[in-house]
Amino acid sequence: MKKKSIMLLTFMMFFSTLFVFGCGADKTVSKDAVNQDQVFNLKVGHVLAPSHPYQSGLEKFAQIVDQKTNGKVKISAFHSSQLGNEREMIEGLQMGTLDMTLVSTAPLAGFSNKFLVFDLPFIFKTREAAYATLDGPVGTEIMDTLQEKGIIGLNYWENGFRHASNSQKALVLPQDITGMKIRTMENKIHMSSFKTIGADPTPMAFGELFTALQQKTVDAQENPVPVFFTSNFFEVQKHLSLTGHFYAASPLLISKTVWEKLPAAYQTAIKEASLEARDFERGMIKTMDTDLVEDLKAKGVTVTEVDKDVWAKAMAPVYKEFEGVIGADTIAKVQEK
Ligand code: EAX
Repeated sequence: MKKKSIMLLTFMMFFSTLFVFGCGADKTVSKDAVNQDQVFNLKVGHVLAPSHPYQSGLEKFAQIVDQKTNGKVKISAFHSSQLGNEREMIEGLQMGTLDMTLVSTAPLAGFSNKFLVFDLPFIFKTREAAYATLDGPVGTEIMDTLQEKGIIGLNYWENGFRHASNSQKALVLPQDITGMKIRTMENKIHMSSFKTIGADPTPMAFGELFTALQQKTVDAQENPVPVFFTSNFFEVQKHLSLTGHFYAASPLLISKTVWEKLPAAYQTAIKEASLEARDFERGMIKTMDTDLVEDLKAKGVTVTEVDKDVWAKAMAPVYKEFEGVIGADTIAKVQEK
């Protein structure tokens, strides 16, 4: 067999082996391998105003992720319900039609009723007590119940302690709210808590609230000071009582479908960034919570301090009502902090 054809044969055999094994290797490259050319563009939605810490916190988050991934993961934050109301955005994560969202725990109880415990009235006396539970094993255990719903929970940001406001009079005692139409979030405990003290609760998405207050479809609402200020509620609500009846934690969520497409290195970057940005956002909420009260008074809002123990006692029957659904052990675990 001529030398040339032997060489040609060897040459062909070498490259066919390379082709078989080489290509095979490509297929087995794990998801963890980062394809340097691929850029992931993720959208995160929320319902609050562009001046609210949700937005600045998410912009900080995006910036840190960008740095940690050398610009391979781009996150864009959309405020003011541009990507839907909270329930719609949570459903979007499940369907994989939305990448991420930052929502309060209240609507999440409609997807995993373990979240109900966080919205029991006065369950957290201080934000430090809330952080201790949310950032600990109980918080993780409850967040992980979302995985089977197609959602990955990263951690808990903050909306804050919610206070009742209205357009009619100062609320000092719980019974002062008797007969008042109050907008609540879409949450059974929120509605029952206000029904228990004599109000007439209407569940409504945040995006509809300002107009409903303006047109007096409802007389009252309840939200933390930073929301009240950044959503200009002082224009339509002249009385704010610092009831602090619910503590609203805000989980940062990502679609499981989207999460599983990300290389492990990028998942780690996102987790680390969400912790740093969480602390930044919580810090802003804490500052605004105190600093803005004087600004609200300057805008003509009557701000009333109340005896929280009196309100807690008036709303306490709700614990018995939901003990069966939540579980006395879970309530005890959350309350022990
Ligand atoms: O999570 O709906 C509300 O009142 C909440 O504060 C808002 O959804 C932010």
